[in-house]
Amino acid sequence: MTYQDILVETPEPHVGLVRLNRPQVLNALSARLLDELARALDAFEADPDCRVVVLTGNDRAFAAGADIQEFVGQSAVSMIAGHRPGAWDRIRRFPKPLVAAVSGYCLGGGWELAMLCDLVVASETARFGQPEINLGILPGAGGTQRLPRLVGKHRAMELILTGRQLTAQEAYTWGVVNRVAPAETYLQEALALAREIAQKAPVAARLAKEAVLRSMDTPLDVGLDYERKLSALAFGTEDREEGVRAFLEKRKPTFRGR
Ligand code: CO8
Repeated sequence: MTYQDILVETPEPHVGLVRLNRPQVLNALSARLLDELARALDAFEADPDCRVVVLTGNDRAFAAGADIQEFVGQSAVSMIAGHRPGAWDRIRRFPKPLVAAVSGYCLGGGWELAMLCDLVVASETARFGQPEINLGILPGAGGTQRLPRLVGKHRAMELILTGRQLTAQEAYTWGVVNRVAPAETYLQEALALAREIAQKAPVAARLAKEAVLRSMDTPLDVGLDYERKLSALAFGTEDREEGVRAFLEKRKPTFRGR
């Protein structure tokens, strides 16, 4: 598969890496970039060897938001009919663990993309914000829904209504990044985290992601029932047999994703 706005690699066994690659516009999320990202994730989803994917940009920007050039001439009708929600939806449904490695600007749709990821490793240089209010619009790819769930109503309101940017350290304190790393090593740290997850049982990891995401929009009793069913499903895997056997035999398990 060939791409123009992203770079796709498999830097190590079981770990995929997607780099957003429009450096001249700080990785602004054009419709083509989003479509390519969705296609790359579809391919990683279909690849049984891939267990975890890391999504990154470059040192200056993870992504500075939607491509503002594409806003020119748009209307409410064209925005509703446009392809973008389709790509966002496909990215949202990627079932394997997705780790964001964020450096520099992570703004607007860029932060909304990072919020779709399951874990976020930030460089000390990372800056997170929802500046849409400065353009006369509001977040449109999940910011008004996911941010309050992550940081609470008042903090989300402040960021969305003022457009203020959070430093990496503030983002860590507010719980929207897992760890902050030096600018030189953030990608290596994200890959190390991905490697650690890739050594776990892939089917269980996928079911665990599904269960945790379900907790965001489900009443507790419904979520608990759902969790019990997914947990029971994991009992039917060869990896569960291997995991339990390895524990009893006091050795490291070898998971196969079956
Ligand atoms: N879109 C297009 N081009 C961009 C974008 C962008 N989001 N951000 C930066 N660029 C371009 C600049 O125009 C500039 O291009 P050129 O060299 O041709 O002039 C180049 O990237 C470098 O940018 P700057 O010169 O501005 O770099 P600075 O270091 O001075 O500033 C900033 C960096 C602060 C990040 C600044 O570029 C900026 O404010 N960018 C816009 C940030 C923004 O407003 N993002 C939100 C966009 S709206 C959005 O994301 C809504 C998503 C909703 C999705 C809806 C789906 C239905």
